[in-house]
Amino acid sequence: MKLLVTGGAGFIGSHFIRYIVKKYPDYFIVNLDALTYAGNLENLKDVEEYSNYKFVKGDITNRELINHLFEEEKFDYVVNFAAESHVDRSIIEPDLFIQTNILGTQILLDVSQTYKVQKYLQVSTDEVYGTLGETGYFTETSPLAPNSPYSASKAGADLLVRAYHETFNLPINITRCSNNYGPYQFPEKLIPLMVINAMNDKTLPVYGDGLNIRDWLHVEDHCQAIDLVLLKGRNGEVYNIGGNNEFTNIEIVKTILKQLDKPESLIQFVADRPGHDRRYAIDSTKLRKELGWIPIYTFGRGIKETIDWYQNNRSWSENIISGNYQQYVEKQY
Ligand code: NAD
Ligand code: TDX
Repeated sequence: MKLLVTGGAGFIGSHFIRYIVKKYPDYFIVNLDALTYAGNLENLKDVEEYSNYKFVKGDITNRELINHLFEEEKFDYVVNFAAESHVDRSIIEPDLFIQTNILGTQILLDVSQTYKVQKYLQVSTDEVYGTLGETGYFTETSPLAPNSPYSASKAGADLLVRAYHETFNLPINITRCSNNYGPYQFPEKLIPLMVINAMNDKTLPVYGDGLNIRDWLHVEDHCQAIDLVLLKGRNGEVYNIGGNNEFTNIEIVKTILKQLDKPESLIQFVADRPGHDRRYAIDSTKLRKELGWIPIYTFGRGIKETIDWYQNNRSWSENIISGNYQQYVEKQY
C-alpha cells in the first residue's frame, strides 16, 4: 500500500505521518511538502529513521513534478493536508491561498484521476460553513458560507473534490475538522502563540472582546479520524470531525496563564480580525456512528500536556522564531 501525504511537514500532517508510519509498518508513505514558512522537518526528526517513510520536497502546484511522482510511486491513497492555513495571512495575502489551496488541489485531483488512486482524501475545515450564532452545530449538510479568503479557498477546493467525484467517479472523502491543538503547531495560531508569549512575559493579543468561540480537538484525535475515513469512509462522503470542546478565546488564554502561573495583566485586547467568525461547533455524529470514532483526549488532559510540551521543547519554537530551521532546511535540500 502506497500513501502520498502532502503538507506532511506542517502541524497536523507531521502528526498524521508519525501515526501512520508506526501503525502500518507495511505501508509506504511519501511526504510531499514545499517547506513553506510553516513546513518544518524538525517536526519529523523521530520519523526519519523509519524505512517505510520518504520525504520529497515539492509544490502541489507543480504539475510536472506531481505527474512524475505518481508515475514513479503508483500511489494507492492520497491525503491532502498541503495548504496555506492561517486566516490572518489570507487577509493580507489572498493570492497565495487561491494558488495553493485551490489550484494545488485541482492538480492533485487531476493526477489522482489519471493514475486511478483508490481514494483521495481532502483535509478540510469547519470554517467552510461560516459562523454560528449562540446555538446550533454544523452538520455535513450545512450550507457552505465561508467568510475569509482562507475559508473561501478551502470551500472552493472542497467543491472541486466533489465535482471530480461526480464527473469523473474519482473515489473521494472530505473531512471537515474543528480547531486543532497539540505539539508542533506553528506559533502564529492562538494556543502556541499565547503559550510562547506568556512563557517569555510578552503581551497576549486577544482579538475584539475575546468572546469568539472555537471547538478544540487534540491533533492526535484528528489523525485517528482521518485514518478511519481513509480506510472505511463511504465513497463520496463528507465527514465532520469535532471535539465538543467549546471555549471562548479568553477562557483559553486564562487557562494558559493559570497553568504557567503568569498574571492576567499580560492580556491585551487588540483590534478585531476583519470578518471574524463568532462561533464554530461541530456535530460529528456521522463519524461516530458510521465509523465508530471515539476521541481519546479530554480537553483538560490535552491542553495540560500541550502547554507542558511547549515548556519542555523551548528550542523548537526558538528555532522557528530565530529562523534557524529555515537555514537548516536550505542546507539539507
Ligand atoms: P500548517 O500550516 O501547519 O502546514 C501546512 C503544510 O503545507 C506545511 O508543511 C507547508 O510547507 C505545506 N505547504 C504549503 N503550501 C504547499 C504547497 N504549495 N505544496 C506543498 N506543500 C505546501 O497547517 P496545518 O494546521 O497542519 O493544517 C493542515 C491542513 O489541515 C490544512 O489543509 C488546513 O486547512 C486543515 N485544517 C487545519 C486545522 C487546524 O486547526 N490547524 C483544522 C481543520 C483543518
Ligand atoms: O493572536 C491571536 N489572537 C486571537 O484572539 C490569534 C492568532 C487568534 N485569536 C483568535 C482568533 C480566533 O477566534 O483566536 C481564535 C483562533 O484563531 P487561530 O488560531 O488563528 O485559528 P482559526 O482562525 O480559528 O482557524 C484555525 O482553525 C481552523 C486554523 O488556523 C485553520 O487552519 C483551521 O481551518
